[in-house]
Amino acid sequence: IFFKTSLQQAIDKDEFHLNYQPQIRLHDNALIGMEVLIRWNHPSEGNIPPGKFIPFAEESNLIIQIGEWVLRTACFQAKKWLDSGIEFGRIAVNVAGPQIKRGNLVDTIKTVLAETGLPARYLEIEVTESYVMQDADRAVEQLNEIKALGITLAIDDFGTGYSSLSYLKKLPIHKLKIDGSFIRDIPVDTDDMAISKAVIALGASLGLTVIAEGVETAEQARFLSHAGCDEVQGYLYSRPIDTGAIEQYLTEPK
Ligand code: G
Ligand code: G
Ligand code: MN
Ligand code: NA
Repeated sequence: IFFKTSLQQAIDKDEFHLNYQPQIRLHDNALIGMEVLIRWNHPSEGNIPPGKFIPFAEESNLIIQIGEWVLRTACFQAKKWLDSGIEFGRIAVNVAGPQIKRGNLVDTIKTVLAETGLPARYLEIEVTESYVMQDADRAVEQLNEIKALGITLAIDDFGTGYSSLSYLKKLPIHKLKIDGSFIRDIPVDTDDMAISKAVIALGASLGLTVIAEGVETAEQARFLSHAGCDEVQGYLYSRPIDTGAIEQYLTEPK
């Protein structure tokens, strides 16, 4: 109850803001995009991490409103960068299960793109493996429509859910995102190294781009590069940073 009322207030009182985390292509270090991550600055509690409030937002369906706010704010910002000639690749926005199951995600995306004027090719949507598998038929239907708009689709947290490989073949996706839990203990954990390599090979053979998240060390990046991983994201390159800091990152000479 506490969370429900204060989450509603957070929407009304503009207590959310967005951070951005760069995503880098390994073979030439080019910036290919940025993941959009919500932050909540609570008036008395301070910063509440999304891991603490997103689950409540999902249960109460407030995630549908919050998710729409994230999408609109990120697309609006991206259009501003586009108009100023600031290159950012794409913005990758996380989408939660209820947005697919109960919200009308496809219409929301169409509306937001029309309102902000952001061309669809600058938008990527991340859906988690577990959401997709909960209601795979509906997910496939909606993802097909989203893909048809020209949006890039990524499966987030890949490897942590009970993904069915036969569904992976049917899903209209472009990208697999290897969960950070498989990257964290590289090079100490040889099982994680074997899993990461296998996911990279699986992605390659299905014609998918593979991105690894949670990359913190140069050694992890080297391992992933040798294994044929396409893209990386993690503290090694940049933490998630606010709009001012990402603008500085995007405009500084490389
Ligand atoms: O960086 P981090 O603490 O931001 O994120 C923790 C978790 O919260 C991740 O699983 C991430 O996907 C999720 N998350 C962050 N921002 C959003 C968002 O805008 N929407 C949804 N649905 N999840 C988000
Ligand atoms: O949506 P997703 O579950 O993929 O969210 C990514 C989460 O990982 C966010 O909480 C983000 O802040 C966090 N993160 C991003 N880079 C790193 C990293 O290099 N190390 C760790 N431990 N966490 C990271
Ligand atoms: Mn994500
Ligand atoms: Na993840």
